[in-house]
Amino acid sequence: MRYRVFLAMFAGAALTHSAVAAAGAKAEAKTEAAPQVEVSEAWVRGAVPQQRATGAFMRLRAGAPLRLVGASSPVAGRAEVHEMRMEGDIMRMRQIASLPIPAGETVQLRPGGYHIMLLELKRQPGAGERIPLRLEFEDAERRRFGVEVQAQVRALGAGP
Ligand SMILES: [Cu+2]
Repeated sequence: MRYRVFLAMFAGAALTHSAVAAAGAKAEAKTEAAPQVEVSEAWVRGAVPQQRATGAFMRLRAGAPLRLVGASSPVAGRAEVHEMRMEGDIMRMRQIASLPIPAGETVQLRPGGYHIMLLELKRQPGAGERIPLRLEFEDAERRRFGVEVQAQVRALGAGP
């Protein structure tokens, strides 16, 4: 029953750039419905040819408490979850082990805040292109699952 409520809630979110995923392929009796996460407005900042890194941004919303623990993309050698924070009067970014996604809250990854850093870029993401991103989540029982999204490349300098 609870599963149906989730489905109804997410059915209205079938916008472009949205992905709804269910995890936990093993459906066991008595366990609750698999966690679901909605990823919307996923985008990647365009890069100049020599640039080795860029950021990916999106909105995340889940029906159960989750943590974003990692990411990967075919265009990047590796990807990290980053936060921005002030150190003195300098804004710096650094890798974090995980980003909590509280149940029912929208967590924004955006320029100047949390983001996914795509490192060791293999090529230049072109404006308008769609870049596959795989997001790794962990639920409250520490079960991991991945969600695949397509992130649209926005021109360098573009902001939300
Ligand atoms: Cu970063």
